[in-house]
Amino acid sequence: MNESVQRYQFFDQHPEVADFRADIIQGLSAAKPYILPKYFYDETGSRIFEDICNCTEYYPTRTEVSIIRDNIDEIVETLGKDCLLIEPGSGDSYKVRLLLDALRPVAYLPIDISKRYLQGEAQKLAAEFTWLNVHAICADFTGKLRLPYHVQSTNKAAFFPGSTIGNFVPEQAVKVLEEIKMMVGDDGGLLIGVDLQKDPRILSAAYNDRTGFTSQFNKNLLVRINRELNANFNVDQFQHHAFYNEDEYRIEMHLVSMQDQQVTIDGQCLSFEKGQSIVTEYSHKYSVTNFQKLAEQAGFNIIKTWLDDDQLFSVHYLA
Ligand code: AVI
Repeated sequence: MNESVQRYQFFDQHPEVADFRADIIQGLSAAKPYILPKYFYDETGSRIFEDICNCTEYYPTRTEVSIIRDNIDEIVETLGKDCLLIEPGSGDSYKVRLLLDALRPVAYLPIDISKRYLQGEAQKLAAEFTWLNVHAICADFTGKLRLPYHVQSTNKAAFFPGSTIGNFVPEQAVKVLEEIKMMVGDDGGLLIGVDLQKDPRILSAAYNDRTGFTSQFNKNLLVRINRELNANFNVDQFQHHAFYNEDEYRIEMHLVSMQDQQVTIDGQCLSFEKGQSIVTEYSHKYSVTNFQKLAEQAGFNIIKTWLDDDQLFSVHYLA
């Protein structure tokens, strides 16, 4: 057997597959219509998201990468070598590559709901890092998190980059942090990336990029619903609208109906008035102090915080 295959293990915790149709009909029939942001990430959406991450206006990705690169020695010292490194919602495991050589974890455990994607990315990683044990877990990180085997003596460190925590409203965010805390146990820790409050013009530009990637990302939800649920959204008759809500400290993304219109989804007819909007995403922005309070509510202590020079983004180690 090929050596990289031996270092690769796969654990299927059989996450419940969400009911796309039921979620969409329920969300769009609500008094304030919404579509859950997890539905952004079909194959096209994931590809457009990569374009967003590479575009000039979307500062979070490159800023977080530079914070990790600039502080790698201290980060490794804080996490401790030989830890068991766990990444909830690992996706393409792009950012963890920054840590692996320096950290030399005993094993890397990516957790993702998308089985085939997870298997592909995890196997690629095992082939790329020829010394690394990759134990991939197919599970929903927003549900109950459990490790597939019992580890006693090794420190567990979770890695949760990209400010994904900002896509949850604060009460849900505390619950997600609590789950991670239970998973890493009393001696474990969490390295987490969190986007910061800043000049609303910078925030607004990041979600209204000139090339139109974010608009395309948002409208791809309707394209996906048309394709997968036999619907007839006129995508051109909905407008991408993203703005900073200063009272809630969050970017809100909406799709606004440009005329009175009716849409049929899998035989069910829904009406949208001109100007009516569908909420598609919240992206909460924190001050360092407010995020620290949130982490404390979940039972974590703040061990260390790293920022970039312009204080656009933060990376924290919580234990
Ligand atoms: C994945 N998440 C942290 C991104 C964000 O910034 O909230 C998703 C995104 N939406 C539009 N641009 C990027």
